[in-house]
This record gives sequence, structure tokens and C-alpha cells, in this order.
Amino acid sequence: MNSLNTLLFALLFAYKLCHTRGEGVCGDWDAYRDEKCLYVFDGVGQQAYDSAQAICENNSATLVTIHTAEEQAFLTQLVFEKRKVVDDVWIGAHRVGDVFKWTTENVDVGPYTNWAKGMPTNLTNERCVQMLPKTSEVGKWDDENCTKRNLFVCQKLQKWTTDMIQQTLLNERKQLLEIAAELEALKKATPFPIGFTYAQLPNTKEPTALWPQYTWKETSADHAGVFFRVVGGTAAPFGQVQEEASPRLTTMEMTDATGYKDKSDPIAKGGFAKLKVGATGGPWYWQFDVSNVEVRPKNQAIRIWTRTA
Ligand SMILES: [Ca+2]
Repeated sequence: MNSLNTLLFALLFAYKLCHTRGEGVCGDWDAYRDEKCLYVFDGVGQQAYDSAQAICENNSATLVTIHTAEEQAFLTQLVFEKRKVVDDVWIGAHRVGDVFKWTTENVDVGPYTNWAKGMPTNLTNERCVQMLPKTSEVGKWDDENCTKRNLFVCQKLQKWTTDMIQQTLLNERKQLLEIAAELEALKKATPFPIGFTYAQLPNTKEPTALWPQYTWKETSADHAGVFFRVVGGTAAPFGQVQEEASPRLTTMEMTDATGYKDKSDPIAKGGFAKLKVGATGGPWYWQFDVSNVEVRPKNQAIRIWTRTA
């Protein structure tokens, strides 16, 4: 298994762990994914923040912490809809100096936050964080005096039995093998291998914008000004540049009544043909202008790109 597959294995394993439901391991607590068991303490009366934390600890738990919008949504639903709480509820964050921290994890709150409008007020005596029950801002956070008495939510890690772990691992292994096979197929199906050439027509996006996951280099200069034609017929061999050519005046020749013949020098492209036209009273010369324009069909310049990485 290469390093990409190893990484994928680890990520998928972590992902699946998070998505395996934790029912049955939390008893009368509520399972959040397979991470936590949550309990809304609404039967022990409202408590000050420290007291709420102590009650959690007596239950081998801590006040709840929230790190994602999904976690918040689950908690909001659990507390205010399922348990129908109508009061403010402590969560496990408090302010130290200017910074809010998750109390038991001792890490700063964020980057996910869910402050109510205008919160935190950061008043000197408002150092603990509660969730609000009001419909307009249900689940939103507000800093509040830690001595205020609130309901509260405790969390603890789920404890898995070895049977659960084994069954999960077996299921994961089976799915991972299937996914690894799909990944292999996908890798083979990469649409643009390195070296792939892309012709960019006018008014279309550059491949660097269309497929930014690849590295592209403009290679127009390798083909500057050149038209393309299919090999065969009077075309040059594959890959060889055939210099331009067009029918044009190259020599002038004349014969007069006496049989006198004269012939011009070879006429350079874009040059003049000079030819003597009379032996007596002359000589006289005609000059013929030869144009120096390439023969070309109507055309529009394009760009060529090559994928380099
Ligand atoms: Ca406040």
C-alpha cells in the first residue's frame, strides 16, 4: 500500500469512526456520533458554573464543549427541542483575561463560535458562557456571570467494548478494500496525464483556471506562427516544419522580332524584376513588383499549453 493509500486508510477510518452511531454505549445519556455521551442536567436544579462543573465531574464527565456547527446543531436540538429546556444552559467555556477557553480542554474557543448578536459583552463579571433558549437565537452563546444559576449539559467519552471495536474494524476493512479498488480505477482514469497538450481557443479560459490542480506551461512558442496539416500528400514528415511557399513571379523572359532573347535575373521575393525590352532607342526596361505576403487562409491565433506536473 503506498503512502497515499495509507493516508486514505487513516482518514477513512477516522471518518467512519465518527459516523458509526454510538447507540447503546451511552446508557440513558444521548450519543453524539460515536464520540461523546451527552446529558442535560435538568433534574438537579439550576447551578452556578463551578457547581455545574463539579456535578459533571461527579459523573465522570465535564461541561460540554462545542467545536463544530454540526456539534452545535446536535446540542441545540437535544437541549431545546428533545428535552424542551426553556432556560439558559451552561456550556463549558469561560473567559481568562481577554480570551474565552474551553474550561476542561484548556484551549481557546474557536475558530467555530456561536455568539448571540452583540456577544460576548466582555463585562468584568461576565466570564462564563451560556446557551440561550429564545426562539430567535436558540442555542446562541452569551457571556454571563458565573454565579448565576443555570441548567447545564455534561459530556463524557463513549466507552466501546472490544466486540464493537472488532466489528467496526472488520466492516471498515471490507469497505476500504472496495474504496481502494475504486481509487485505483480513478487514478488510471486521470483525464490529463503529464505531457497532455491543450489548445486554448480565443475567448476560452486558460487550463490553469480550468484545471488548477495540475501544473500547466504555455508552449505556444514551440509552434509560433505555424499552421498544422495532416502528414501525407505533400506535407513534410511528422514534426518537421515545412517552410512557407506560394506561387509567384520568379523570372521574366522576352523574345523580340529579331529573335533577340533576354531573361531577367531571378526575382527575389518582395523584389523587382528588371527586363530589357528593345535593342534600339533603348534599351527599355519593364520592372515587375513581386509581393511579399504569405499565402494564408483566414485564421485566428490560439495558444498551446502542456501539462508539466
Ligand atoms: Ca453577555
